[in-house]
Amino acid sequence: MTMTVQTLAPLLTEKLLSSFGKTVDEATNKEVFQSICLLMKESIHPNWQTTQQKYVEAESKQVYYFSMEFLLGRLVETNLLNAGELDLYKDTLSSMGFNPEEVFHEELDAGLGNGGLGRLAACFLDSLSSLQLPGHGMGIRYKYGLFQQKVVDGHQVELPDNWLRDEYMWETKREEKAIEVRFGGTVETTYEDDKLVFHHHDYERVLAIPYDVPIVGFENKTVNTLRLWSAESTTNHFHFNSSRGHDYYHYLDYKRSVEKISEFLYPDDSYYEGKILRLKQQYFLVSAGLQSILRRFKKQYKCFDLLPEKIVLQINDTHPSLIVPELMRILLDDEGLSWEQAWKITEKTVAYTNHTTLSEALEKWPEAMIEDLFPRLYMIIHEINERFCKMLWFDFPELREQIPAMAIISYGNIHMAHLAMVGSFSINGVARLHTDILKNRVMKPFNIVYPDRFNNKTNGITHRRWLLNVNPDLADEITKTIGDQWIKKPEFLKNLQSFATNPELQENIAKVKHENKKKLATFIKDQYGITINDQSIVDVHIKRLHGYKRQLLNLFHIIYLYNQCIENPSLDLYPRTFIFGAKAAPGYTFAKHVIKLINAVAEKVNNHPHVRDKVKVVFMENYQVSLAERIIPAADVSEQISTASKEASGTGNMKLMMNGALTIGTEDGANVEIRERVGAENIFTFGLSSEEVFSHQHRGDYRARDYYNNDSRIKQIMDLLVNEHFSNDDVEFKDIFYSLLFNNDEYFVLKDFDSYISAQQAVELTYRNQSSWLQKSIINIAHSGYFSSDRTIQQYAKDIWNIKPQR
Ligand code: 26W
Repeated sequence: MTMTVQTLAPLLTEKLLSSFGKTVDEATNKEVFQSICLLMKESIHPNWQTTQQKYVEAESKQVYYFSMEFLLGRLVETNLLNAGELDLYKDTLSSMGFNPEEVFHEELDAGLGNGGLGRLAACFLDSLSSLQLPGHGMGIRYKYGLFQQKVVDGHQVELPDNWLRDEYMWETKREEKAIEVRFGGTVETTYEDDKLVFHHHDYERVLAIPYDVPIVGFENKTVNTLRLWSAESTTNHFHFNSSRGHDYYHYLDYKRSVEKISEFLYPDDSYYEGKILRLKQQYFLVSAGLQSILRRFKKQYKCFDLLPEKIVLQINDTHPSLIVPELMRILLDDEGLSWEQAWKITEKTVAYTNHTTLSEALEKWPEAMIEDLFPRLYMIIHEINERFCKMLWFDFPELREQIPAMAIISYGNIHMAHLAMVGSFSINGVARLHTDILKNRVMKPFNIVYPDRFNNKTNGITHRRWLLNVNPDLADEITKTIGDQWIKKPEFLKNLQSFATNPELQENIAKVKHENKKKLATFIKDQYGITINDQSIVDVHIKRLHGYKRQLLNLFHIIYLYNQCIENPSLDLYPRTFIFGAKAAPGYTFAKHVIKLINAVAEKVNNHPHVRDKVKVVFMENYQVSLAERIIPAADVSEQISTASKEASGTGNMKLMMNGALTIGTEDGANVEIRERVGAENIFTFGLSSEEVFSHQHRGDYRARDYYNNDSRIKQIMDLLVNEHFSNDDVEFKDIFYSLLFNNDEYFVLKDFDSYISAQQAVELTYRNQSSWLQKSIINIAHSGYFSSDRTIQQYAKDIWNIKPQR
């Protein structure tokens, strides 16, 4: 039976009554939202059960994507869209007197991630289900997601993200599937029947409870699982001892220490901090996830030799790399396999994705910490290291000198990337340039030892969320022009290319963009009281705040324009609105200073009579998935200006091009592949290449000071930072000034300034020629199909996982 507004409205009315005792007139938006979820689950849950049963019956190989982060955002629209019911629900809600957007926005973002790495995991889940591939997520159900950001007097203030304060409608608690995870204690080794046996004593028991979230495929009835683990304590798991006093207090201590494990997500993107709790979280995820997978596996298959044929464990960066020794531990100690058997299986089951080459982000844990927390795993890591180093010594004499640099354990640290590489059958980077840098520089000796393991999988984004859902009017224009095949097969977007110069399409696309800008302008007016010109160029820089992402370079361009407008009040500048969205890690002082500077510059620019009608600057607070969804459809210019070689891929670049924004960017990460596809004339490339960056670093011949002394524009901008122009208390800005001059500008901001300014001038010039701009915009949309995560996931499925769709 196909549903209509006439059949759905009474169902929703009935749900409101039976669940909340409310009539339509009485119901709140939240109750309506929750009723929608309840109705949705009635159809999702049976499909979920069937999907899982099918996988078992077909003995399908299954992938488990282990990730410390899943940045899901809201699910209600995705689930409705994928069920093919989004429009139906929107119409029904409107007919009942509700505002669909307001109702959907009752769902709080699941912000269980920092940035790209977490959002990638979420896009991958969507593609796995939509392609009917047997693949599931394993993550942590943090009680608090990434902090909520407020801006107070231009400063970032962090507040807890209490996303579970209302019931999370999509999850199902599976108490009966709890797993015990063990920390600390001691290991006793004995000989039994000629075999070494390891007994683990005096450990702390932590109960891992899974909460399952259904991941609904697009119009296909496939429902996979995202399993999120929560650390809980129960009195059953605490040994009360009547001979000991104060047991109740011990219990409370124990309970608190257990619950801390899944309490919050660490807000540290691209910087590694050796925090013990973070390490506990990593093992908690790995051990609970793996035990639950192997329990299922054992129910169905008798022999562990089959494991690599039936299961793949894909690890999202090194964060879950303890999965290597944990799998070894289970196979050796619990299942009684020999080292050789266990290692053969492990090495064929685990696969590793690298997301960064920044040395400060590569995880190294002190040996003592690992030994204390996981004494048995420590022994196993030691053995893996011994065998690996021996193998290097005998099989790769040419690498002998490099053994200390390649060892898993060296100078008192355990190198997680080395552990991950040694224990995996696949090692992949996330964009071609990034993979090349891994192979030829950062992990070069490993590529000599394991040439077959290295491969590239250029990132992607789900076009269902990032085009169809966030920009329905653009999606309609596309469908009117080339038909709707692109929705299931995003590569068909290419067919737009031949319409790039079509005046009618250009005009319609311009109209859609303008409407989207008007919506964004209204939101900005409501939130911040800032009026933006909806005819201006909307230039967006949205991503985490980091030195290498160079929000500062963008800001220098803005200050340059500000100076120009003041010097020449009749300057003919095309009006531009600069939008920033960015959170800074709470301990990253420099990043926080840049936020302060953005806000200080905004204050000046937006109020200066000679500037404010030409340039506007808006720092949008609390950047998160749902805010990205508002900004991206309205964007004209996409800022992808990282120091070349530093951004592994970027995925915001893909979302923005898919919505018709033109990129201004360096030859970094996936920008390189975007440029290759759209053609050099449809992207604004500038700055040092990654090779040039490496060579300056190698030769040590960059002198930031020369740029300050020799480029009057740079000097003028930088002097404003330290002469109390932007704030009469400008210690923060002095700090930025010093980092550029006295720390020699680690990210080459001053070096790339001139070429960035020229590229920005080209942007303006092109924008003035609307038909040329729109042509480029359409070409960008046409080539964005390649950057769908459907393509990425198909490559993982074929080249790494060896899994097939299960229809
Ligand atoms: C251990 C601390 C820590 C935490 C998170 C170090 C590193 C990370 C992540 C790897 C940071 C991250 O999100 N990386 C981004 O991953 C995206 C998806 O592949 C890429 O598009 C981005 O370029 C990369 O910065």
